[in-house]
Amino acid sequence: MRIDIISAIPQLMDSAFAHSIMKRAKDKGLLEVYTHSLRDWGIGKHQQLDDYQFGGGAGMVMMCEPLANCIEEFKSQRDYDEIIFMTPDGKRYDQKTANRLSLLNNILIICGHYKGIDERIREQYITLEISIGDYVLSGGELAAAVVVDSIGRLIPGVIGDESSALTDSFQDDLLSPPVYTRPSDFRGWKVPDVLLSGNFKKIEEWRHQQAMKRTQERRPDLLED
Ligand code: 6GU
Repeated sequence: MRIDIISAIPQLMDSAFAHSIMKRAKDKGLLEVYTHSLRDWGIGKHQQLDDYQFGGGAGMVMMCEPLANCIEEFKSQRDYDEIIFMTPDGKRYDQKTANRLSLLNNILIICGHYKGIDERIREQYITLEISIGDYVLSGGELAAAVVVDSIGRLIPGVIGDESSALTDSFQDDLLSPPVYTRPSDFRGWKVPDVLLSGNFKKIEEWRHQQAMKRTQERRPDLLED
């Protein structure tokens, strides 16, 4: 999979893709992530990207021309399966969307700043608008990093233990059960006996019960439908 990300501040995402699972995905050649500076398509000697909004009001709006030129250049190089705009008024991101996106070949992500981009760009080019939650970030970059991370770890071969991405919280609309590692007794704080029993069937039952209990207590909304 290839992901291109267009942003006025691409440096904000540098470290997000340089470590751990994202690094492994890149090193294995399973995921290519390229960040691009929208400044390179800016207008005039100041490489301008935004302007005052028509009708008045506080906050600058990202102009059509840099974004249109930039997006058209990328589209001429390859076919994108989705052109995503990161925005607080987009569709709320969830695991189902992550799963779907992880199966695509080419994704283009546009980061705006929070006052947004000229509506005509959204109408002309954007195929999917994503919000990562009901709060406002100063730009789409950190949200884009969240989306790319959630996609990258789902690509087959990226996570060593093939089953572990599928047993995550939310994959089956349940939160994950508690987990423990050695020692089995730390300062008298003990690991539940069942996990040490070696009885795989009992362990699976216990994990399911715990997942249900956790979900009921913390996220009853997940059990509603
Ligand atoms: Cl995608 N962008 C911004 N600026 N704020 C957000 C967001 C995105 N998702 C939640 N808040």
